Amino acid sequence: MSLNAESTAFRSALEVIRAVEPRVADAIGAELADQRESLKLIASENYASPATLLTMGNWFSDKYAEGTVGRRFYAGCQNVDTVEALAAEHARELFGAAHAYVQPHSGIDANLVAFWAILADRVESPALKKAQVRQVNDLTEADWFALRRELGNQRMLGMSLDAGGHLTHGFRPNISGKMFDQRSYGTDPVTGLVDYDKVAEAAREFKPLILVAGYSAYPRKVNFRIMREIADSVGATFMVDMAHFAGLVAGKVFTGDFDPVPHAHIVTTTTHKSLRGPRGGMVLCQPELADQVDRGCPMVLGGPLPHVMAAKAVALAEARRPDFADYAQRIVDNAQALAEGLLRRGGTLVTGGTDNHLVLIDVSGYGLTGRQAEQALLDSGIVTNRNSVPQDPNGAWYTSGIRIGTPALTSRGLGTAQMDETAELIHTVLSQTKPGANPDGTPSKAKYVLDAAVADRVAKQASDLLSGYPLYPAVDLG
Ligand code: DSN
Repeated sequence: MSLNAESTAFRSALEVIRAVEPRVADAIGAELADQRESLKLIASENYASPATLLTMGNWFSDKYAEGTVGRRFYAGCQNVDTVEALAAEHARELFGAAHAYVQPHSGIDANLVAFWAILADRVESPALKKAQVRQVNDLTEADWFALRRELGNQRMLGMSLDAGGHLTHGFRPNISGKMFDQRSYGTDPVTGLVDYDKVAEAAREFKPLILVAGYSAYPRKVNFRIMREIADSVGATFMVDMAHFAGLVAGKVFTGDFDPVPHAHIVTTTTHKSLRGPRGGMVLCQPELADQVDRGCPMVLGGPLPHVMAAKAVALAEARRPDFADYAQRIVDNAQALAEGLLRRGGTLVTGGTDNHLVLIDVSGYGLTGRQAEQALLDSGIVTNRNSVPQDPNGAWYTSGIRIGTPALTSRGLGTAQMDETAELIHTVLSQTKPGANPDGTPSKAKYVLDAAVADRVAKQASDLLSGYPLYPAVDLG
């Protein structure tokens, strides 16, 4: 019997790799087997298509291409120009954006490019102006000193990490919290929702240069029209990091006030979460920021990864197909079914539910820390990650939350009925796990006790559930 194209392609690739370093070929095969076996509920992960994966394994990886399309610091970039231009065109069309920059290697890189573009556009500095127009040799040491002081004194207002914001939105230990004078807005202590009046009040008092919206662990929609009005009222540049929900924007689940692209001056994203592309980042922006954004490499980033830009073009082309909108809607339907299943079984959820792709369980209701819950779930074949909850008493390491998301399981084809079964499995593990103790008898935030028979039974149930929804069904590695 002849093999299909995907199986042939991946088998051949592994054969070639195995001839050089068989342990790498084995690890690649083992990774597929592990992913096929585990109930993946990490909100930021997904499964890229075989076409997207295959696009990354080729000679584009060997090419340097600093600069941008048609303006490179290296010769021979004509084919890189083709794929970079294609990826940017698909991104502009998909999101209705004026400009797209597809080089960032990650979401953090995309945010750094955006920060630099905003600073370069907004900071009123004679020294910066000279530096921008290649008159750097005219600058004195005193000019450089003044420039560093001006750049280092700019203000950013973003969502706090424990309310669901990202590290790069001004979290103090992150570079964003050190390079900017930062303040954070949180969520309402009772509802858990963004309080726009409070954001407006913070913006009025603090007068940030940049107002950041977007999140990694907030289970609700954000009204970007209101956020833009707040930014405008204080003269701030409005930036949205849509890394987590880019797939919901692409699939037109988030429209109108909830689509960041028409409202923000600049939007950053990753390409591998709900958008289901290769690992990487991207920036979309209004025309006035385009020139600065396009200087991302080499001003902020290392050389672009042409093989990944090519894969972005493929994945973005996939996201422009009509069935992607159906996929995006099913992500949200599944998250809501999962939330309802957990609530019905007595779980406590931050904000009481979800209207996006993720659910944040406050596991203190089960008497556990996030660390204990994460490990107990992993023992039972359920892959999640621990996460802070608002005003988390256990800090960012142990945490009190478990973040779960549905993009990956939705890609496998699981639907709302299977989400109820998943909720049952999660609830079984969390309600059967008890906090453990240190050797001296004091309570431990990491140790836990879970009967191995329970963990094994749940792992078997999870595996049975997944067996009806094979991962990469067209890929048979033999
Ligand atoms: N690591 C990503 C996440 O899990 O949300 C964000 O950086």
